[in-house]
Amino acid sequence: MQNLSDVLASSTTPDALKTVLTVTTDTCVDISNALKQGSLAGILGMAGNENVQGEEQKKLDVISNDMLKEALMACPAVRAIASEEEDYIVPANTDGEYFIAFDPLDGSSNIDINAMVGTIFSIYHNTGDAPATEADFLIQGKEQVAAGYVLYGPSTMLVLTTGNGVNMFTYDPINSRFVLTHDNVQVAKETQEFAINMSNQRFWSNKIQSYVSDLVQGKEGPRDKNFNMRWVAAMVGDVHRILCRGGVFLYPWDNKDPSKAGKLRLMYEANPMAMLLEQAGGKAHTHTQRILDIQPDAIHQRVAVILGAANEVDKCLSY
Ligand code: FBP
Ligand code: AFP
Repeated sequence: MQNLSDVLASSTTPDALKTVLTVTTDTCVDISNALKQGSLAGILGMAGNENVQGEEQKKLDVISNDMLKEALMACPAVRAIASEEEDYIVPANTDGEYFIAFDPLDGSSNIDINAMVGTIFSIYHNTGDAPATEADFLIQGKEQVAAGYVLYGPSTMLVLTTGNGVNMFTYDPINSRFVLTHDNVQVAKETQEFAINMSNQRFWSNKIQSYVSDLVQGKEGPRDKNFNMRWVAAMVGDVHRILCRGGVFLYPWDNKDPSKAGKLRLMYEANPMAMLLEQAGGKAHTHTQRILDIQPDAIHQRVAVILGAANEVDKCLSY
């Protein structure tokens, strides 16, 4: 069976990018081990501070952020990092070639209930001869050279694209390696499941209200088939389900806080997931445009997200 290093070795991925990916995924194994200790290591609960977006940080958000930051800053190929848990971008090595944006622990509300969480990452190639600035980091998602996530579930899995399809690897703890378990993943064309936080229904636009209402009516409604609903409260879990068995995920714009274009972060969540979905034959849009075409204007920018099977995303956008 092939493992991650075999797959990278047989690809055209540049050596420096291979190193960045290896450092990232090795650190995710360390995060996975920390998560397994849970209460035993006294690492659950709140850290007692807020991140730049006003969200309370859990101890494990901070621990996993520090682990990734330390490992990537020590990697000569890394020029700068940006993290959901850092106020500003952090310049690393001026000679480095890669920018890495990450959400160190997506789905933090799941930590204390021992449910699915994950690390999401997005990598860009960008050189320069001065320390990197935030402006250097504001690159469209279509320029990503790699994107992926590590899912900490019943098993630890890595889902990765370097622009040539999507591969899934399962971590083998006996031999300390990610083993290729699903190659060239494709999103199922037919959609049976949708994922949306229904408690926000009253805040949605009329169009999203109509679309979801038609899904919920099932066989008795205009869609003439029954849909099931799933919500993991961690985008990484919902996207993983869609890659494994199809469906559509929505975190649409709503009028709960009209100053925000959406809840999810473009650089840490929407862009890497959009690249994975497109590489697997799916689609990822806001209400108005392809996510990968968005020109970011700030590192912590938020966007609306509708992603999943291509036909279903089109159907939703047609409302
Ligand atoms: P399985 O063990 O067959 O997966 O069933 C699980 C379950 O019975 C409950 O644990 C869960 O609450 C329910 O199914 C979910 O079913 P659904 O969301 O499809 O109505
Ligand atoms: P955190 O990593 O801050 O917990 O955010 C996770 C997330 O942004 C995304 O992964 C989920 O889809 C979404 O929040 C769930 O939010 P709600 O269930 O509270 O709407």
